[in-house]
Formats: sequence, C-alpha cells, structure tokens
Amino acid sequence: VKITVLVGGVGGARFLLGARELFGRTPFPDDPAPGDNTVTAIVNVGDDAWMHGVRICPDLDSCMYTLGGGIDPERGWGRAGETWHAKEELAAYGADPDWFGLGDRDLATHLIRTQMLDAGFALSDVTAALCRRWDPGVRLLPVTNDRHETHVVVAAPEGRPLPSGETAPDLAGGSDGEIAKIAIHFQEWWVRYRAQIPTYGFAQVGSDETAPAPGVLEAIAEADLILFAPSNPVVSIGAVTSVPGVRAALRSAAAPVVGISPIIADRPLRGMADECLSAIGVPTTAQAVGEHYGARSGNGLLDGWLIAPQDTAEIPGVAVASAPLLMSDPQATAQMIIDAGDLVGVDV
Ligand code: GDP
Ligand code: FO1
Ligand code: CA
Repeated sequence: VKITVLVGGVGGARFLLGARELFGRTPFPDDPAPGDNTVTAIVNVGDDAWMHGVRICPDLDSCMYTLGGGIDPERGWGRAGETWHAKEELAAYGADPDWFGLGDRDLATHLIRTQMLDAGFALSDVTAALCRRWDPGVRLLPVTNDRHETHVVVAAPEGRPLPSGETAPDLAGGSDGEIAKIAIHFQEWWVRYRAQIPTYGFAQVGSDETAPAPGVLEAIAEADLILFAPSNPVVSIGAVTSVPGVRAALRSAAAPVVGISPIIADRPLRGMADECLSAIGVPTTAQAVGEHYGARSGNGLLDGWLIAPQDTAEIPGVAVASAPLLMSDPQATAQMIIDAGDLVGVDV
C-alpha cells in the first residue's frame, strides 16, 4: 500500500514512527521497489526561518532526527547529547536573536543545508541529501521548495519599535486609540513570546508562486490512504494545506482522507495548539477541529475523523470513530493507523 501523511514536527514525527512500524521501512532518498509499501510524509515548512545566517527547518529536522534516532526525546526538537557553545559565544557578542537556541550539533545540519541552498539546490534535494545520513525509513518531502513562512499578527508588544518609528504603547496601561498590530515570524511568537501575547491571526509569507515540491501532488494522487497526523491543526496541517494546489489535490484524491485528532479531552497533548486555535476562533475540541477540517463531501478535506474515547464528534459527511490516541510507543501508533484505515474501509 501507499500511505501519504501530512505532518508537522513532534506530533508528526511520532506518528511516522508508528507508520514505519506498521509498513516497514521505505527507502529514502533511494526509490522504493515497485509494489512495496511506501510511506510518504508531506512536511510543514511554515516554521522555517533564517537565524544567524543559517536556514532552520524545525519540522523537517524533528522528523529526520526522530526517525533517524538522533532526536532529543525530551524537547522533541534538536539533537540528543547537544552542547551550546556556539549559542553562548553568539550571546557574548550580543548577537540577535538572543531568544533562539541553536545547538552545536544541530548547527552542522543548518550549515550544510544553507551551503546547499546557496549553491542552488532545492529544499527537497537538500532534505534528501541530509537523509542519506539519517536513513529515516520514510520519504520526507517538504510540502514546498518555496518560502512559505507562517507569520503571526499580534498586538505590538509594549516598548517595541514600530515600522512608523514610534514605540508600541503599554497595552495593560490602557492605551487609547487603536491597538498597534504587527506581524512577526512564527518562531518569535512561539519561542520568544510563548504565544502569550494578544494574537489576531496567521498568514503565510513567501513567494507569489509558491507551488508544491516535486513528488507532493503525485504522493497525494497515487496514495491508497491519506492521513493527517495528530499535528497542530493551524500552524502544521493548516500551513501544509495552504500551499496552492495541495488542498485541491486532497479534495480530488482517489484515496480517502482520515484525520487523527491532536486534541484529547479538550486539550492538546503538548505544545500550544490551544493558542493557535483560539486565535482563529476554533474551540479546542475534537468536534471543532474536525469541523474546521470539514467534510470532503462538502467543501472540506476529511472522509474520516479518528477521535479519542473521551471525546465526541458528529460531522455530517465524515465517518467518526474513537480509538486510543496516545502515541505512547510505535505499536500503539501503528494500531491507530489500522483504526484510521478501518474507518474508511482501507485494509492496511
Ligand atoms: P510541532 O510542529 O512540533 O508543534 O508538532 P506537530 O504539529 O506535529 O504536533 C503537535 C501536536 O501533536 C500537538 O497539538 C499535540 O496535541 C499533538 N500530540 C502530541 N502527542 C500526541 C499523542 O500522543 N496523541 C495525539 N493524539 N496527539 C499528540
Ligand atoms: N524551541 C524553543 O522553544 N526554543 C528554542 O530555542 C528552539 C530552538 C530550535 C532550534 C532548531 C530547531 O529545529 C527547533 C528549535 N526549537 C526551539 C523548536 C521549534 O522552534 C518549535 O518547537 C517548532 O517550530 C514548533 O513546531
Ligand atoms: Ca511545527
């Protein structure tokens, strides 16, 4: 069978461990043998950023390091056994940003990526080259090779210089007049402010001609089953489906599309999905996230929605079932994928 999974970082990477457990290893970057099981991950690049002159791709790296056995399991990003000498030296120079931590081991990945991008290689080629070392056992495709960064519309933090040259007023102090709004990079919102500032929405920033990376549309069109990992519905899955062409490809795919809920008992398992959902006016419930994705038979994306036993959901046109959704180990996650297939009559 051919399985195509839309993924973000930590949640996506854990989910792929389950897919690899169930379907076996998909060679990458080498081609799979005809007729073999293949697992293709379409990975979010909305988190990607330039910091200190290097290109960082957090979700691609979380997937690559997790599947390749190099991840720091507590953080879910960056390398195990990491040291932070470069970060300390940058801080000693007073280099900006001072709120983002590049580990020494991780830095080597960014240096190679940046050199290859500078030499004219596409991000998908760079990812394939890095995966020669990490041998993830899953095809890892960035959703696009173009810049497609998530920016966040926020109230300008107090004291922050505005593009006008003025300084943002103290919100808590009750400034009169309009709230000054600015857009900041997703990493600044997530890492620097921990999503704890008034937030009004998200926008993708990049090229006018953003297109799916090579292989992405084919992986959607040729799949036997398409899954949305239990990743952040807004800044991971939402940033993937906002690449022009991806949504239409999902809607016209021959295979059924099943989402796995990242929300269990009205809470995200980890991370700040809560803050992302509330910024776009979607309650943090399996019901609301399922509705947000919508039914493919209507204007949406789902044929099936797998939720946790604690939750309920009823979405016209979408088959809903409940199953344990804790990705405690690859076997438990593999069972989730079997359950997702059952929901839409695909025997994996
Ligand atoms: P990020 O890019 O690192 O933020 O990771 P993702 O977007 O791929 O996934 C983040 C989401 O994974 C969060 O919203 C969590 O609720 C969800 N998540 C993490 N662990 C689990 C789990 O064991 N089960 C389920 N159902 N969701 C999980
Ligand atoms: N997250 C943090 O909370 N603080 C950091 O300093 C940080 C550095 C970092 C470096 C490389 C990388 O691939 C990821 C990194 N992350 C860091 C995680 C990441 O910014 C976010 O968790 C994701 O983008 C959200 O998925
Ligand atoms: Ca992410």
